[in-house]
Amino acid sequence: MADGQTCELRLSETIMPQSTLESPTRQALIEELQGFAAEMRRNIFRTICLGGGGHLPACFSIVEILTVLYRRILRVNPVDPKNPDRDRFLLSKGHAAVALYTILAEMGFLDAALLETYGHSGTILGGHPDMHKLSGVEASTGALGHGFPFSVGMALAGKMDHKSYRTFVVLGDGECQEGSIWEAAMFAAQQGLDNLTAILDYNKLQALDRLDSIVSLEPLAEKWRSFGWSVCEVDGHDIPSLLNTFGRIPFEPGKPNLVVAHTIKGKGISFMENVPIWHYRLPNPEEMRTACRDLGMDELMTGKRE
Ligand SMILES: Cc1ncc(C[n+]2csc(CCOP(=O)(O)OP(=O)(O)O)c2C)c(N)n1
Ligand SMILES: [Mg+2]
Repeated sequence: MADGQTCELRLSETIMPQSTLESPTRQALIEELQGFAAEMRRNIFRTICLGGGGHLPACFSIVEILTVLYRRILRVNPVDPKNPDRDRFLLSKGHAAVALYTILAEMGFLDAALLETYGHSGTILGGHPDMHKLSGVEASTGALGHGFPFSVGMALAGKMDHKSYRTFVVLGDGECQEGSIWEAAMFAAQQGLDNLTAILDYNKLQALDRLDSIVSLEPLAEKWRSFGWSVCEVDGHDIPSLLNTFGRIPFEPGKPNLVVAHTIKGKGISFMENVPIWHYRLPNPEEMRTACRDLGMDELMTGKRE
């Protein structure tokens, strides 16, 4: 199986042993991934601003998570996107679709020129990702609370079929206020799905408010543990910590894995960080200048909005 071979190659190349943590190679890798993440933020910003709308801060809180997963962890191959042995990735918080589009384009699943069509009539890049139109999208998500149960089903199917693929899913913290998340969490533990890893984007904001002024999730890690999951907490923007954490999966044999990623919504643009009003809003021309400076990019000409 030609593409299976590619998958195997990626696996052995991608999961770094802990012992290499401080080696120059390791340092070079971290810098490369940090550079990749910075470029990804610029691509997201460009795509959303030129497209005329999108969930910028929701995308920015998962940039490093997607970078580490796609560049080092996932056994996926754009040349053979439906390989039955591929790892699965689902973006349960589907409103961060543009983050997924930019990384799928960077990885070769999508033509990079497609990003320029975002927000324009006839585009296949919707506000939420469509699995029927886009290579590399495993599930159409956006209705919160659905992608995660879907990922549990995929992980269960992998166990039933004696497959070695793993399933990864990113969920929002506000999304965890949905009952379907907890039903699926209970079921995953009951089934012993240690081939499933949920990454919880714990940015403490939900749409236009603070999570704990709507429905608090605390004590979050304890809750998931009590549901039978093995839990690890990490700084969701710290690439070395993310590499280490994902490299330790499965955390405990027989239990599904939860990575609580402490993140900052809007990370990378000073005036957006942790400020709820930016959930779905674009900068005015003056804010745009600050944002471009923060992201290290040339000013954008967004004729559409100014
Ligand atoms: C079932 C459902 N209800 C409401 C929404 C509207 N909505 C879109 S994003 C969002 C906030 C989700 O919060 P969180 O999961 O914390 O994501 P973040 O805003 O941090 O990216 C909501 C309520 C939705 N997409 N789906
Ligand atoms: Mg949130």
